[in-house]
Amino acid sequence: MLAFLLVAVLVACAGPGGWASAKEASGSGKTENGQLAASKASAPVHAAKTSASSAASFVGTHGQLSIQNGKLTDASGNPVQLKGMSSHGIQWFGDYVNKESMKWLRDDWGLNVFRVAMYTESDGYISNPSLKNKVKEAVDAAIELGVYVIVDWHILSDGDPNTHKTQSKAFFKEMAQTYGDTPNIIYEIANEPNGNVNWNNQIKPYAEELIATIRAEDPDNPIIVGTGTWSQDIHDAAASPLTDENVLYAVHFYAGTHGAWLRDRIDAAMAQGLAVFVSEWGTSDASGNGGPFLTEAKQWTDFMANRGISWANWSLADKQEASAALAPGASFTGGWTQAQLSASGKFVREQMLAGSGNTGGTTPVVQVPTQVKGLTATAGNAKVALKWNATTGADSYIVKRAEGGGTYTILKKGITQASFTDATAVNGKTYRYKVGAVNTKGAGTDSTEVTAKPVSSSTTPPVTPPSTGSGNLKLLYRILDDNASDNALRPVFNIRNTGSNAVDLKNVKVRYYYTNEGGVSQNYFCDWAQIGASNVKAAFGKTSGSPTGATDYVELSFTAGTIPANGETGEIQSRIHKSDWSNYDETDDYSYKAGQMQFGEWDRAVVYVNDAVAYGIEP
Ligand code: IDC
Repeated sequence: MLAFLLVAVLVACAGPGGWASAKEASGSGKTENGQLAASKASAPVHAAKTSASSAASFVGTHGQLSIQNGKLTDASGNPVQLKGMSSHGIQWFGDYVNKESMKWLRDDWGLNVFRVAMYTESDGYISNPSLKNKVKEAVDAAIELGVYVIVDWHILSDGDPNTHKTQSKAFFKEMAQTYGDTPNIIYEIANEPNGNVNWNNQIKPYAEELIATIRAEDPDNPIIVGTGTWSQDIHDAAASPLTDENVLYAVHFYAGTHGAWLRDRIDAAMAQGLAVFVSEWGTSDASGNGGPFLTEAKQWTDFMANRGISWANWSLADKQEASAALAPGASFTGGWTQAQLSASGKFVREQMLAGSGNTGGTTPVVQVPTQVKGLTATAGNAKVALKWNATTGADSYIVKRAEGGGTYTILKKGITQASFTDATAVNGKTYRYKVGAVNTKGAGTDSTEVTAKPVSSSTTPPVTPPSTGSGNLKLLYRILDDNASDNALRPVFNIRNTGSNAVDLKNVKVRYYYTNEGGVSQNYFCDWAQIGASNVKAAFGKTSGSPTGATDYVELSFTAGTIPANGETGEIQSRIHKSDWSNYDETDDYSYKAGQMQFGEWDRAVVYVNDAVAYGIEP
């Protein structure tokens, strides 16, 4: 029996996971085959730099940026406030970074700066240097669209920017060589230094070296430098600023966590002449989830508007976390209706449009919605539950139904969710369903059809859990990263049913036992699961008796699904972080198996059915 104490309950989960530049920026001298022809020895002066985009674009109007009297200033000498979106980590949500989505953000949201967040660790650039191509795609798009673009070296678990300094210098050298002649680019050389680092000993020396590297290629485009404690220690930078003229200092805030004290700190730093850029902020708490705290966020956006502080919001993603701007399933290429924005996304769009001179949604031509995809039908007792993907351009949906081999009739119109339950279905009859999306322009192509046959509960084949310890279930386990001392636990599970009865996942739990050193609160993310990441929930608990290496556990449970007889759940990719992003020591964790990069049976994590051990050995 489970005899443990549930300490905290946290809900999971997440969604997923170019074209050649047509630019010919004046002075950049990029030849057809992409080679840099012009030598930087003749680096153009400010006034010579113009955007390749049309003169009417934002960059076309404002041109080369510089810092004057502690303020971000345009080529005509007027202060300018940039407002825009940050991508999420492009290793996970890079699909949302493309010219179409950025164009939509420019035209419908009033965006004038886009931040492309390239993580260094966590499957980022250090292990996957090809992410650089996504950065280039974003910069090329920004140039074509006439908006500014922040290239963000997204350190996070690597709290010390010097950890990957060699790679950072090579990366920014290439970026500056390639794009330094356009006025569009802004370099952000260290997202959030954190942990045991401070301004004077680690951050400033790193910044000086990086600035020298960039300035050898690009004499003047702005450089944003992160500050200590996740870019909150702006006062340390104010006390000892860098000598380069065109540097801005990052402050990051999350409305549910950071309040007036951090605003006061910004005011004090600005009074000392420091140029501040809020290159990342969220409406959630600092975990990226919780809230959104829109009242607090509005205090912040008003504060920034009053001072002309530029900002980029975290993040352009459809992840199920409060800070993500898009609703799950939103299209990768823009065209988002209000229904496809999260509460945060709607708020941030309003804040971006405010004062931008853009009323939003004027430029795009309304197209009929795209075809509805991903329709599924689940039969119940006298009902059928339908679900589909949110569809680009949809104002509402129409569900059509046919009985047996009959013709379709409209069952329900005006549905504004991507789901509908047909409660008029009769047990024993087979139905076919199709769903179409409509908007003011017309109707899109219907989905492909699905069928379902509702049956009465008493005739539903029983879903029998195995008896205690019957051995019908087995747990397969692997790890997603082999680093036992980083800030993430990344176990992947697959539950196999070797029995001849299906098992209802609602009765199943999986516990992974480990040690949460430091005891701070934690967050669980299901990055991907074949059974649907949103069906995976997690709770954290303390093991009774505090066994060594297993004082804590995370317990997964499931809101839907079955494991078929002789079947499997498929992969359940899990990720656990501490709220302060500090590291775990996994080496002595009870349920951790070093080197287990492939699935194998693993009885040190435990499967429960109806709260009794069904597989595995408890600590
Ligand atoms: C968060 C993401 C979350 C992801 C996590 C770890 O929102 O989905 O799982 O990173 O990679 C920051 C960081 C930023 C964080 C964000 C919210 O710059 O990467 O994103 N945050 O926690 N600093 C403060 C908050």
